[in-house]
Amino acid sequence: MEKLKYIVAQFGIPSDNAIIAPLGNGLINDTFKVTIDGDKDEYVLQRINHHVFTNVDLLQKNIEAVTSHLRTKLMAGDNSDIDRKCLRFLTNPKTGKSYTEVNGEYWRMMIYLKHSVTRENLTVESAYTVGLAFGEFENNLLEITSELQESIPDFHNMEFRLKQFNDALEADSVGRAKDVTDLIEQVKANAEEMTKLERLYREGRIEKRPCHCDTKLNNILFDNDGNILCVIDLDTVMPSFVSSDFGDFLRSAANTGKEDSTDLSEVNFNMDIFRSFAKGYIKSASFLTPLEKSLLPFAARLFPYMQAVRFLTDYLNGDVYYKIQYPEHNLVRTRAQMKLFDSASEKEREMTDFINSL
Ligand code: GN1
Ligand code: MG
Repeated sequence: MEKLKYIVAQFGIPSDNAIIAPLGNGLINDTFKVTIDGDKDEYVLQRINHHVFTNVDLLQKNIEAVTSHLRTKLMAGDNSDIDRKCLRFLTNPKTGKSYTEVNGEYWRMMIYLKHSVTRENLTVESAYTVGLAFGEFENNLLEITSELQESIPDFHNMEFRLKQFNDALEADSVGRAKDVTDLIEQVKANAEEMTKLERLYREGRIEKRPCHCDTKLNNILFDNDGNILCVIDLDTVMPSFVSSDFGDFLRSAANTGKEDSTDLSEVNFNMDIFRSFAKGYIKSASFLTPLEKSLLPFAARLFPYMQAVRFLTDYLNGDVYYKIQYPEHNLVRTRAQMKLFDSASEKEREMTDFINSL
């Protein structure tokens, strides 16, 4: 606690009477809510996982470019309550940077948006507004495409994820490969098809544009009436294939089970959520080319597959990337994502018909 108070003070906030408590359930960074007695503001303090985000300066420059651009847009439009619709980071007054280094750890702090909530469950109706919000988020960032860099190089690159998988398999550093041969076969059997976007990109048929790249429902803040305030967790905002955000959102939101369900019969791809989200997304992502639009059902299959490959890779590597709660956790996650991939694959035709009908 004393350490956390010391870090808060680095941002020029008197922290003697601070109350600091864990917040959220991300798999990568550590997040705390900071409440200061008598202060009208509350804050979010985060330790940046710099093993994942190795270039913290680049990471924060991206985030600053995004938040300042979004704020300017909000101010230019007819908007009230802008401070609840856009994140604001504090700077370390000594360095002028939006993060601070303490004993080899990197920390940042932002204003906590008042009366905001995250939601763990999505209704079919709200999937439409969330689709609108993510499409609008991408649309708003098109103007700063050239300013953004990849905070994690090749983050949503399927060829690269398969290379990491093959490296892990070859090394088999903790001897787990022999127990997961069925999954290894499934990964290999679909690898060719699932690397389609990288090929289309090389052929110059699709491009990269700013994407959020972690479009989970809990990365959206709502007000108490259920209206969307803003999109958060901007670490992975970077140029990517636009179908990234579409596919990754459905990976969690259209899953009728959990990311780590042990009972695979719980895990299925929910077409009602798909339809509602797709309708909203396509409405606001007005920049989509016909080819990009036609790739949306593929993206809904790609992301469960990619996540299965990433979880399995981590399992083979001995759980070095994702936080786990028990030894087989990454394996359980892999099986659940593979089940979701199968379920979404069965519905590809139906998805395509729906997209064509819009
Ligand atoms: C990680 O931020 P968080 O914990 O929601 C991961 C995502 C994965 C997700 C799986 C930087 O996201 O790419 O899809 O876990 N983020 C990073 O739950 O690797
Ligand atoms: Mg995240």
